[in-house]
Amino acid sequence: MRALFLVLGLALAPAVFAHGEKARSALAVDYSKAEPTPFGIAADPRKASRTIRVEMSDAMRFTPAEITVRQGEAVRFVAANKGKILHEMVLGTREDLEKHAELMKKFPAMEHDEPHMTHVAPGKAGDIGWRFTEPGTFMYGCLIPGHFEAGMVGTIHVTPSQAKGRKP
Ligand SMILES: [Cu+2]
Repeated sequence: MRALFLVLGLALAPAVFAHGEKARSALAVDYSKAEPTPFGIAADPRKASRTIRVEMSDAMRFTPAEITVRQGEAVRFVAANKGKILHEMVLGTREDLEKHAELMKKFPAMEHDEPHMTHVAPGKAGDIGWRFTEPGTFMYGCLIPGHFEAGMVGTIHVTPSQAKGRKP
């Protein structure tokens, strides 16, 4: 809920820069202040054990659209925008993303920027450093109005850490 209130607060603030124009590098995040969420916690991408590249296209698709990580694994996502319009990658639970997408429809110029998301200009790439602390199924989506609804969404399976030694 905290994130939602924050998003609402930002929506009501005067628009200083349009949604997505201000790119934040994941390297600029203060990870000592990261707060846990139901889908994990921001983690320094320099210490990530794995880099996962995700491409975003104007066909409103993420490639890959399905990712599997281990519980406890710190991942650096590099989201490359291969299209000609702005896209973003936002991590969350399905419920979080659906709520957020609704808000984006009401406030299209809404500013939001948190460590679990990256807004990426055409031809550029953005990154997210994240540690998945809970097993389960989570999502990533592009919440630019209309994109999520058009299917710009992907699934992250977090396997329990006991499964660590299992052969793929
Ligand atoms: Cu998009």
